[in-house]
Amino acid sequence: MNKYLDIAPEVAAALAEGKPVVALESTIISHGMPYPQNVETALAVEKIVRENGAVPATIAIIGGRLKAGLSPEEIEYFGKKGPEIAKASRRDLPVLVAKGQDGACTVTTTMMIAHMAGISVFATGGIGGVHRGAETTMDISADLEELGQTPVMVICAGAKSILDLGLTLEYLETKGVPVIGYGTDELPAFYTRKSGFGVDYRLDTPAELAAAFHAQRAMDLKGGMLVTNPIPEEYSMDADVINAAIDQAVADCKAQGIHGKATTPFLLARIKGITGGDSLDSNIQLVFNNARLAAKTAAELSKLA
Ligand code: PSU
Ligand code: MN
Repeated sequence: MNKYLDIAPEVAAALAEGKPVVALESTIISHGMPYPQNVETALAVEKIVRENGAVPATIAIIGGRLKAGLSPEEIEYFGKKGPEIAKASRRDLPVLVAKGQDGACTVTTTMMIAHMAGISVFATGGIGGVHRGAETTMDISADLEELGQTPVMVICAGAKSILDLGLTLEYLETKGVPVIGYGTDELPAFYTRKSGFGVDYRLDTPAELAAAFHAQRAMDLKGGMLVTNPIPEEYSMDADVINAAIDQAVADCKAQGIHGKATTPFLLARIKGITGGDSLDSNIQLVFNNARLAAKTAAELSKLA
């Protein structure tokens, strides 16, 4: 086992017994939501995973240790420190670990550490992708590369239109990543259930998701699987309202010269500001919804192992 990895005892026991485990990310706690809603949400998500039959493993880097499974105190610490904690992507791991520092795990590093620990299913809100204007900025999230090389199923609510959704789908196709719509033929756009873009396949039950991932793994195919789960109707936002907020946030980002790893956190915070907090409520509910599906899918997958 990787000497920098710490698997929480409860998570290690579940993995050893072949019981379902769901990975959860920590950038959503430190950079994606304000304190104290971030801590409340992270703890509530863990509870939902348990209620649906799986063990939660929130993933983060603490003092240079790669942690698969956090205590409630560690989650509180992460949420309180917020954006002071370094947002850690693949390129950040060597120096953070060597220096014994903290790091908030994005989709990329959560997939990596989940895989090191032997966890196959991961629930989050949204993934990074190809940014609008990437044809000149080259801003393409490392999340897409990770999906192309690490065998973890990522369950999200689609991608926000802070990204170029069409280019994001093209990139995933090139990398050989299956994009599945859960109960839908259309890629959900995070705050809304529709984007105008199709997914590769529609699957309708956790058992079908598990069977597809099991086949992918049994063939030893490189890479992950992206499951896009639409936000429940009652929490979805008005498309015109949210799209106007996103356009405004993207324009502000450009005008202020924000770039690199600061781009996504800036856009998320700006959208929340413009929508007066409505986007945060939707964001929390869609994460709950994804955690539920992930736990059920992990339970189905454990029957196939
Ligand atoms: N998109 C969201 N919410 C998030 C993120 C993306 O809707 O919290 C976070 C995730 O941790 C994701 C990361 O992996 O931002 C992508 O950052 P970047 O675009 O810099 O690769
Ligand atoms: Mn980027």
